[in-house]
Amino acid sequence: MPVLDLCFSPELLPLYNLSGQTAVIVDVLRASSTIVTALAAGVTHVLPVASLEECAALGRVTGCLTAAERDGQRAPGFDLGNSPFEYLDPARPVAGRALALSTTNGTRALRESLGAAHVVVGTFLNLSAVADFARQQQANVLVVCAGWKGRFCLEDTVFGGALAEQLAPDFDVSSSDAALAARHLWQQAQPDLPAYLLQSAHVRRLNSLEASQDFGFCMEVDRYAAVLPQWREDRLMAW
Ligand code: 3SL
Repeated sequence: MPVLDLCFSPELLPLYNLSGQTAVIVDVLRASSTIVTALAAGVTHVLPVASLEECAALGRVTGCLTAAERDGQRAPGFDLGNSPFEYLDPARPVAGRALALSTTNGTRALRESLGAAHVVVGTFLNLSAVADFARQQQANVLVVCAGWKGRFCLEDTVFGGALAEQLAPDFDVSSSDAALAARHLWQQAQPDLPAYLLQSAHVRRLNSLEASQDFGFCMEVDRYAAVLPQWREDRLMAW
């Protein structure tokens, strides 16, 4: 039976062997929610990059849209930031465009997980798409939490627990303490996910940056139940 494990932060990734695994990259607030929303809105593909310079250069050279966030705020000089709502604005349609994206933690977690056999992006918005994909692959799953600057984040771990709960009949979700803990947290959170996660440090950071409406949006389970961003060659595409 395949195993689901969970890595609390990219800092811990050197302790895990990604080869042959399905890596599920999660940054609920907000990079993975933004990526799912952008692809659902018709963005052709997402190029996640580490540095602001690389992001700007991709925009100049290829003509793609650019989006960048640092410390919760849109970096100056880019077309878009890291709020899912920016990709849903009918006044500024994104459909048919490619997107280069650089964020504080989410794009780092993604780039550092590229040694896995399959790399997909997960968040509450597409929980069922991720679970379906994992069941199809029947490979071990590592949930890679983006965290915050190397530290543990409650919301990413709770998502890992939600995925563990969905996969529990078909996967071993209790052979690591990390997966066990995540599942327990999800069971605590499930009756009222937004109320539970309101306690988290990143929600307080977002609220203080007046991005609190993003929080409510990112809590919607399966709003985009069929959208699965998957790494193909050098980019994320909806699958
Ligand atoms: O760190 C990240 O990748 C971001 O998602 C953080 S924020 O939600 O934009 O503050």
